[in-house]
Amino acid sequence: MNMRSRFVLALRALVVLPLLASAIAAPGALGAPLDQTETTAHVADPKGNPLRMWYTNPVSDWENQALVQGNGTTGLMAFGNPGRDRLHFNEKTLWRGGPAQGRTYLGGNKATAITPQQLNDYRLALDNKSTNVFGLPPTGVGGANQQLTSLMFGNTGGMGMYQDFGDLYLDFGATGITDATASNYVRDLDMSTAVSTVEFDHDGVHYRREYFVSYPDQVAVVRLSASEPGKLTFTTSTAAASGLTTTATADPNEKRITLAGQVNDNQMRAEMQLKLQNEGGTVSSSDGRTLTVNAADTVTLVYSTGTNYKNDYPTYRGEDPHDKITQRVDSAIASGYGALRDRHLADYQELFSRVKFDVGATVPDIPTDQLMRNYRTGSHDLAVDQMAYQFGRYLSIAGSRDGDLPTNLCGLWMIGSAGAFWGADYHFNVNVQMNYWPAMITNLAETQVPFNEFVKSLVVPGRLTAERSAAVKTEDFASAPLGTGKGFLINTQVNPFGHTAPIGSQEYGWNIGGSSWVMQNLYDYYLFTGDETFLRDTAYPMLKEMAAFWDEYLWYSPYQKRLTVAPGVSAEQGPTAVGTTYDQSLVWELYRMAIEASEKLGVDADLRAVWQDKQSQLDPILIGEQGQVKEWFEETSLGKAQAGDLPEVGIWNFGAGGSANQGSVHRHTSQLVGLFPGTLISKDTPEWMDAAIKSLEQRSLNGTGWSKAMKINMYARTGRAEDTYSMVRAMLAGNRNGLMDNLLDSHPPFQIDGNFGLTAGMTEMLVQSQLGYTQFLPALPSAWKDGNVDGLVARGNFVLGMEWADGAATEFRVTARNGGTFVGEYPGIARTVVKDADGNLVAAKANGSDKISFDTTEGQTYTIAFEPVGVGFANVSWHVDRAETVGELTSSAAKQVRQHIAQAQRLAESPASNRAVIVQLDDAARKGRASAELVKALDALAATFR
Ligand code: FUC
Repeated sequence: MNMRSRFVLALRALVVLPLLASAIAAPGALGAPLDQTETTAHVADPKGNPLRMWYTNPVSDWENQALVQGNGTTGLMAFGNPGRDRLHFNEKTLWRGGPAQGRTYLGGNKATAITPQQLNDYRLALDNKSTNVFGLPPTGVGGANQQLTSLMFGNTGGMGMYQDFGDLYLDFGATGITDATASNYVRDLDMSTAVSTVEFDHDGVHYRREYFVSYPDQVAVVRLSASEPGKLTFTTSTAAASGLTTTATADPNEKRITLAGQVNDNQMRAEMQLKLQNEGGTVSSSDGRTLTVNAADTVTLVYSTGTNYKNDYPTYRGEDPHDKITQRVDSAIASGYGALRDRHLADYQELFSRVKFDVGATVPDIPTDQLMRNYRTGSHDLAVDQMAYQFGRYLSIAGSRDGDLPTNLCGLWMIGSAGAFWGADYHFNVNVQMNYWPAMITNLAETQVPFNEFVKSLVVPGRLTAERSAAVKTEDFASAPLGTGKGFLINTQVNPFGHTAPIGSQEYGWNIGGSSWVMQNLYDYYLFTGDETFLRDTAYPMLKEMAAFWDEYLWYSPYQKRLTVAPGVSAEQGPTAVGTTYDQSLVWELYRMAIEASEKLGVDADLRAVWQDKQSQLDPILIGEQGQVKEWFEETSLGKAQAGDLPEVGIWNFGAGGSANQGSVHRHTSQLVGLFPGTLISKDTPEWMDAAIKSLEQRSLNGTGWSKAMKINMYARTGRAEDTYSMVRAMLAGNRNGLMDNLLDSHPPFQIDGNFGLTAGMTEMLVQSQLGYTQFLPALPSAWKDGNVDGLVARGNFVLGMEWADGAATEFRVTARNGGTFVGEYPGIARTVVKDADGNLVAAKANGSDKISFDTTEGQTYTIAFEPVGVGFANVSWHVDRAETVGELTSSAAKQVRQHIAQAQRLAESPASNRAVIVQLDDAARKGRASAELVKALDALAATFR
């Protein structure tokens, strides 16, 4: 809608709404569960549901086609073949590595600690610029800096990897159903319900399969039905993935199959139990391993998975899972399908429906794979934006729930050897942090809890790593209370058995900033929720430990003349170096959080002073010859470096990493971690911001999936909406370097971090709050010119709704979950009217034309309406005309009032004129016998100018 038509509409509204109108929409920030009738709609009808992914073929290439489902513990990927359905199942805690018989396992750490003397000598060697720009001679691209790995690295034994679990097969071969003879095939996943289905016709019968994974009941559920009775005949069998030794036993009386055994590598117990219930027909077992259902009307199958893993240092083992799993499947079957489904929907929808994201898409009437193919060839359907956005939220709920481990590189979905998926481990040099970027901002704080818990559990093993690889020792590291240690290091590759040591190659193994980086996720949990207990008992003690680590570890470089992290790296590229921008920035942010948290808690004033002092000596952001943010102190222009009296050289190991997108367009934009997720570079530091933009331009629109997602978040922080959106499009169209047909992200291989990063980045385009106040629509692209969103969260626990048209805001809504002062920024926001839920005007203070603040009451919703400028003046004019017509105002008085209004309107166009406008309007109000309505309208208009 353009300004003119909005104006006309506003005038029309005045006929029925004679007073200054700023209609207040119902807030609905914490929406009620979705209409459940929708969930039972016939799936073959693609119309009307923008959150339904659907396909007309079964899965043949799982990475590209499988629809993933889960409850944070048990995963399901249904292939949906009519003849023989394959249900792949995973279990979150199933891993190789860690403690095992015959293995001395120490979290990958060196057996003895590096000594302070060794560390010092090494630092001096790196800082010595007499023969080599980076102090030590290169040992070849992709190769290791021998000193780093020999002095500080641990060993890879016991790192292990994620372990695939197995498959359930439902074989309908005996009935003659084959993929070829089935017709009208549709397979789908509805993100609004987290239920997927497969439907097809065969021999005059319509078959339907429904799949979901329930968090409340801790089981996966499959419901088979047919349009005619007695048509369900199939055999259920199981197969375990390689790496496991298991036995399958079927009990036809119990209608149960148990697949139990252990992980070969570490003897971890693993079990999956399937139980079914048939209506009509019979159940038998011909071989004691499989179950055959004969001529049933409907069948409900449930399965559950578990291991004896327990996140308990140093044994990491708990109870055998058998009893727990037996109880889960028994009670699920006893509950019955309807109750299971109702509980699943209530649980899932309460989380998922909190956020609405509508940028104006219509529901496409083509299958999702076709939609994606079209997108890649330039047909940019906004439906893809909306689906991909919500998919990141869907995956957060499906992959990360309280009581289990956080999502790994594959979330919880993977088939085959994890070796092909970087071990599907926890990578702490961007990937796992990215997995949790959308959690807080998209109103899914609960899904971050497992991550908070996990990171906290790494403190003890991480303390040992700090001692062994960085010579910073915590006495009694295993028992020292949280907050009293000297810090914990979490390097790049981490498993659930406290593996925190640096291992592997120089360019990726050493990640001394990893634990400091992840503290940003945890501190954000506090900033978003305001959970002071979490701050006091968990986040702050961890921050304090890390500050203690840096207090001791930071080293004054005589060459750089500043405090530095040495040795350090810039994640996955370049040489080992002193004071990289990546490390310096992460430490700066760590101190920022520690300082701020100690202030909030009113503790440790003496330490705070030390931290402030150290932080001020880091000088993290340095600008290079091309105006770029330098990645290394020695960098001159991109890929080049110079130091001392030595000539300029190419940066060795520049573009390392052995995969796509290297060199100048290297996938890691590590030098910009202060822009995102940090706060170091912002619109308040314009010179650095310009340099960050330059660096982003140098890195290009290319990248692996997650790398594109990272750059979306970074671009959003620059406020450059169109550039940000170009990155979004590059990712949505990226296929194996972005989103595949099933909307999963690919590096390649499939890597789930990009899905989360994408949702976070799209949210950053709509709202940001890292500077201590809420920025509305900071990077709104023209492609999203009309839209509305609801339920996003800003720091301070403000839940936001936003509506805009033609690229301009029309209304914001703020629900203050915790109360407190709300500060919002948007161009011209000072001219809005703020009202509470009862329609009462709220006194808001303006700070310039683009910022307002107002006090809130816990639980209240406030509306910030943009109509008044246009509508207000039109409204007043209407009243003047009316008053003149009915003789309430003489023509000369009306003329005078109009002059004042015109003047006020001119002034209103200049932002700094609020006072003058009020004076003009007051003046107008006093002119000749104005009616009560006119005075009221003028007052209301005046009230919008503070
Ligand atoms: C780091 C990245 C790779 C990949 C891997 C899981 O090594 O540099 O691109 O994301 O993690």
